[in-house]
Amino acid sequence: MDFDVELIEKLRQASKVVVVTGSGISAESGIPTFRGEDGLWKKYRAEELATPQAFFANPELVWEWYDWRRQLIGKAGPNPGHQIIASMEDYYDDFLLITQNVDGLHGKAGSHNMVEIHGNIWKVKCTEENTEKFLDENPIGQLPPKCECGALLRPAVVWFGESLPVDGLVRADKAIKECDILITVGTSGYVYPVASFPMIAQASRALVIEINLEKTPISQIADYTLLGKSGDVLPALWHKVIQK
Ligand code: BV8
Repeated sequence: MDFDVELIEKLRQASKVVVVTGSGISAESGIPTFRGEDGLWKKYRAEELATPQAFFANPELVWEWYDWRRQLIGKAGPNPGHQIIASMEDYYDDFLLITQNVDGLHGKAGSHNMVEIHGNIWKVKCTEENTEKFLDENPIGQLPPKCECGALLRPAVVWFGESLPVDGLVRADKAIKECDILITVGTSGYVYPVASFPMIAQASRALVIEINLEKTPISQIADYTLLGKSGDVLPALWHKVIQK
């Protein structure tokens, strides 16, 4: 796989780098994306199930979807794309990973400087007390699960129509405005406000690199669009960057 020499040099020279990932980076770990042909779950779309309205109207159905995903994710492991991003953290003076994914695979691959900006499927939140806790990777059994206080537990993820965590947004906003390079990996650039991050970074003088199987709205503003599987492109690209 060949890359533009200037791109490799810029990646070598950068000091502040932000990576934004979407469900495409977990596809090679066997986890369906949201909008791919395998992304549909039974006859539902994420936008129909990942909402507070859907949950309170039918908590059992929404928990069935999340439990199905948890069981799938529980069997999956990080792929080379996740691993390369984890290794980028040590190379740059200032590195932040912003992931839209709730699967926890970046953490399993060793990423630490990370914002899980849409939450984490292994965490649950009490719908009364708003307290969060990890629910280990075993099947939940009783659906929907209940808190000790008797209230419903919900997945601690950000649903459509819900605001993103303020601390995560503040951290992400600072990083995208200060970075030299922003790399998006495996996101369709469809879900806001994360879809606006590449534009904001570019408006603050950053170079924008997109890695995706296909062109997306981000391709229209990206300085480089590298087409291919992230599990192939990231290792090939990173090998060139760290090669002496
Ligand atoms: C909010 C967690 C305030 C749950 C998810 C403008 C501004 C602000 C908000 C909006 C706006 N316009 C519309 C909105 C509302 C809404 C929105 O964006 N709607 C969409 C449908 C248009 N946004 C919100 O509600 C957000 N909240 O802004 O609060 C507010 C509220 C209301 C109104 C105004 C303001 C909250 C959004 C968060 C929703 N939660 N997930 C869960 O996971 O169950 S979103 C969900 O989609 C996942 O997080 C997923 O990651 C994310 C984005 O999708 P992608 O990751 O990009 O996945 P997708 O399938 O689309 O694409 C995969 C890509 O990978 C493809 O391009 C494919 O080609 C590529 N690919 C596949 N395989 C590979 C690959 N690439 C490389 N290698 C491969 N092997």
